[in-house]
Amino acid sequence: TRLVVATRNKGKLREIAAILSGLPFMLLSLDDFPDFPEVEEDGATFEENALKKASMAAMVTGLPALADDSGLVVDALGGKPGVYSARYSGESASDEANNTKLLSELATVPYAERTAAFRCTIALCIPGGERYTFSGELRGVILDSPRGTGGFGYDPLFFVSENGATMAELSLEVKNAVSHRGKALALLKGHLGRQAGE
Ligand code: ITT
Repeated sequence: TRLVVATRNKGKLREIAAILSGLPFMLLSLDDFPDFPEVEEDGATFEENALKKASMAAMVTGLPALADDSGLVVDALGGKPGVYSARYSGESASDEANNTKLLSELATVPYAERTAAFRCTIALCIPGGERYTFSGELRGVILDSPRGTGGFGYDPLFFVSENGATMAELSLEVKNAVSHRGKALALLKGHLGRQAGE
């Protein structure tokens, strides 16, 4: 069976592909559909945006599709950047510019109050049929300078005390074992496994 992973984010795609590699699916990405339209991510929640991206992909391709909507929720910033994580520093934001903006917003916030969570919702949509969502969360602390070169996005600033490391200092395997995305994808895998057993 072919399954479309509807993301333009290479970091996400790498992590999703690693987790789903054991399953009997041939994964396609949006690179296989060059005419795929831009989906406006105007939902108020990760769930809404993930469903919007996955349902559009299922409709356009006629194949089962999954999408990931995720972001960083910082307690001292009232939950920001949240669903705006990818565009925190502006429309053509880079990971580096977003991290700089985050550090400046938190410049006067003491370490004890720099708690945050990564959240991820994976949506699965079957063309003309069912829609499912699976969500995961990982709590951590925002450091005052970046550490590590792995992962993507806010990973170099996100310190996970259980691992004694930032997300960018973890291997892809360890990141997937503990991350918000890994947890959401584990729920998706459970769902797909139950369906295959039916
Ligand atoms: P697609 O919509 O094409 O999937 P996107 O990057 O625009 O790609 P989102 O709107 O879901 O995706 O934004 C997610 C942002 O949240 C992402 O760009 C990062 O800045 C951040 N983020 C999500 N998961 C992350 C992770 O595992 N590590 C670091 N940052 C993450």
